[in-house]
Amino acid sequence: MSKIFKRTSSDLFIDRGTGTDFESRLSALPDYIVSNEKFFLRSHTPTPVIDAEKWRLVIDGSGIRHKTELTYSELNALPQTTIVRTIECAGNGRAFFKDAYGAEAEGGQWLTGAIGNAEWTGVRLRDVLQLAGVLEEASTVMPAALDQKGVSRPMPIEKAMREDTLLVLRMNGETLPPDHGFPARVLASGWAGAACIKWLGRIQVAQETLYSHYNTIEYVLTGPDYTPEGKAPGKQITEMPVTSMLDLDWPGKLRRKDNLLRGRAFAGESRVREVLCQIDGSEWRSAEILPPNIEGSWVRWQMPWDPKPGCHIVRTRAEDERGRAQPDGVPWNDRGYLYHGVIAHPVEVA
Ligand SMILES: Nc1nc2c(c(=O)[nH]1)N[C@H]1C(S)=C(S)[C@@H](COP(=O)(O)O)O[C@H]1N2
Ligand SMILES: [Mo]
Repeated sequence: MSKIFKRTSSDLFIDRGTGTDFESRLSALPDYIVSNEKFFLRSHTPTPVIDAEKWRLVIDGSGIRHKTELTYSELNALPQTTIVRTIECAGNGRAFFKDAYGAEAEGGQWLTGAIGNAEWTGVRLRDVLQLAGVLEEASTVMPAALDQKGVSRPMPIEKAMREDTLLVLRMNGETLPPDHGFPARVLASGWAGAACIKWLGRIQVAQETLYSHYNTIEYVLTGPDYTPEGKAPGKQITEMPVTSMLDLDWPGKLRRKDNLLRGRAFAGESRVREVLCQIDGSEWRSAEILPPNIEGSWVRWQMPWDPKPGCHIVRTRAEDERGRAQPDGVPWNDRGYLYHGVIAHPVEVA
């Protein structure tokens, strides 16, 4: 039996071999918004089936005045906010550690397609925390899921209170699809996808710092260049770094008459300021960034190109408004997160 609901045909997705992890083919995503059908999927468990009638969201812990339970219709009746944001998996690009270090980092060997951009509608997390009487002393907010593993990941209260941190009920105008977290998921804008907990059941609010498997064992940068952080053995992943990619398969296939290189760039909570592009080791040229360009969402970019038939190597490098730029390479981490170094993308021109 399938572990998921959505159709994952090979013209749209690359199967990462677990039955629950599928990266999008960027060559199949021409638009700014990725439809629900084409949105990448990354789940640690099969998709749970949740009855919205019986479902309750529980908010509890030492950081609130009164334990609060909300039904699906109560959550839907609260003021709704709609924003466009990108979700990118912290493991996106993991495959490139192999090229850089000769050894595979542990985990699914994602190329560049564990990323998507959608319009999310839901309730601000801070509104729900305020309903529960959030205290001055609250320091950590930990959303937890109703899936087989009870996936949960804490965030600091400051992130939880931001106006673009949502409890999402709708994706691209439709009821949140089962695989993407129905009945409700978190949107932690600009942070690793792992912070965007799906199939939400509980939100624990605490005065102390909270930990879970997903910020001590997984989603932590460990290796020779990292040191422990609190109870975590390395650096906990929060915001995503600056990255860029081509709207092409691996290797890319272009026809000579296409005359245009297209791609995406993303800068976590920030905005992309510039994308540079280099072909076959020649000079770096600035690509045209297409609107819209808003915080927390990818941008599309393009660059005219009149290629000769054959195989070419294309490199891209993005920089954001804070001056963060993609490095040539990134330090090794054991689980292969956040590979955002410049990559050499082979492109075959027919
Ligand atoms: N409950 C739960 N939430 C989860 C996950 C999960 O396995 N279980 N995966 C996380 C990870 S690692 C990512 S990258 C995103 C992926 O979101 P998507 O499957 O909607 O694309 O969901 C996050 N939320
Ligand atoms: Mo992820």
